[in-house]
Amino acid sequence: MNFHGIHEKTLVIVKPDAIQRGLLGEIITRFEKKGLKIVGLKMMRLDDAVLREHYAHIADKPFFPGVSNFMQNSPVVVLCIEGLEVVEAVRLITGITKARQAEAGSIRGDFAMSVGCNVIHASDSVDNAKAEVVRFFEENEIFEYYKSEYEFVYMQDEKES
Ligand code: 3AN
Repeated sequence: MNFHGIHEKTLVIVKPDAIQRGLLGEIITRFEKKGLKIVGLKMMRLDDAVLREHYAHIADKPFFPGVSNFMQNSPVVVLCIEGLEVVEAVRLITGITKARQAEAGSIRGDFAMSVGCNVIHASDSVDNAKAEVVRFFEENEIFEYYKSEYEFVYMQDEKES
């Protein structure tokens, strides 16, 4: 998979609280309106094994069992999103972990109050994004296609970077 320039990719998980609260469409709309390209999208249930791997950095925290339980409350929707410096751009749109302190205008800032129920996960570095995209998507579930609006989303030199 190509992760360079405008083909940089990131992984977003729309969490069970967002699914339950009917926020899926609104969340996807925000990424679309930003000018980002959705190159993978599917609904899936997360099991203990994938959550242990995905949340390895918090696996020994006392709140991990609660997070794992919460993430299995319903199916989630995973998105692979592409764009120039997209990992950083999507983290900005996401807002900080503690949603009640997240900046207004961010997804967590506008839609959530909790540290755990914070509506989406977004990869926090380019290296983690690469590992996470591969964790949740098969190669043939990521689509390369022409997006006509790119003429007005990027300048030519940005598209060639
Ligand atoms: P982020 O998702 O903002 O990158 P991480 O990677 O520090 O945050 O934490 C992973 C997930 O663990 C968070 N999205 C949140 O759901 C949960 N989490 C983090 N800290 C806490 C906490 N103190 N209490 C409960 N859940 C937490």
